[in-house]
Amino acid sequence: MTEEMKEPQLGPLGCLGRGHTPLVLKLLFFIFFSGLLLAILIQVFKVPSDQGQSKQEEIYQEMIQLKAGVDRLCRPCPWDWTSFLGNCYFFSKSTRNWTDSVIACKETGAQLVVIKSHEEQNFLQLISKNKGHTWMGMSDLNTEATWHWVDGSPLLPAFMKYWNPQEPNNLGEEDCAEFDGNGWNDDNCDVNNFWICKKPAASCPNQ
Ligand SMILES: *[C@@H]1O[C@H](CO)[C@@H](O)[C@H](O)[C@H]1NC(C)=O
Ligand SMILES: [Ca+2]
Ligand SMILES: [Ca+2]
Repeated sequence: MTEEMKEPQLGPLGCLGRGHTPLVLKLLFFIFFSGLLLAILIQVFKVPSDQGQSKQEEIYQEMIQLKAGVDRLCRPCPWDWTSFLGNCYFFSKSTRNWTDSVIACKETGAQLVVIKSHEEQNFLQLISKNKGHTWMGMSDLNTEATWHWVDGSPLLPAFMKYWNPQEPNNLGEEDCAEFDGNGWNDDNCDVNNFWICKKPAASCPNQ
C-alpha cells in the first residue's frame, strides 16, 4: 500500500523537484550539441571546398606552366633559319644560279632577300663576306642599269653606296646582284652562288 502510494507521488515529485535542473541541462546539452553539430557540419562542408579550391589552384598553376612550355616551343623562325630584327633568314649551304635561287626561296614561302635597312645590309654583308659570293633579290634583267628588287621596289639612292668601286659594270652582260666581299657586284645570272632567303618572323608570346 505504501509503495503503491509512493509511486504516483514520486513521479510528479521527482519531476517537480528536479524540474529546473534537467531543463537547463537539456537546454545546455541542446545548445552544446547543436553547436557541435554545426561545427562538424561546417568542417564537413568547409574541408572539401578548401580542397576543391586548392585543387583548382593546382590545376591553374599547371596550366600556367603548360602555357609557358608551349610558348617556349613557339619559335619566330623555322629550324635552320636565323632571326634578325623581326625577319627570318635562310643562308644556303649549296649554290645555284640566280633564277633557281629565286625559285628555291619561293618554295619555302620566302623571297630571295630584299634589303630594307642598313642594319640588315651590314648583317648580311658580313655573313656573305665570310662565306663567298651570295645572291640577293635584285636584278636589272628588265631594263639594263635600272635595278629592281624581286618585290618590285626600285633600288633606292641611299643604298647605291653599297656597290663595290666601279660596280655595277655589266661586264659581258651582268644583270644579277650579289654580295661580294665588302659590298655588292653585278654578276652573270647563270653563275652558281650561295643565296639568302628572307621571310617575316612569326610572332611568339613573350619572345
Ligand atoms: C639555272 O640552273 C638550272 C638548273 O641547273 C637550269 O635548268 C637553268 O637553265 C639555269 N638558268 C639559267 C638562267 O642559267
Ligand atoms: Ca646589267
Ligand atoms: Ca660586275
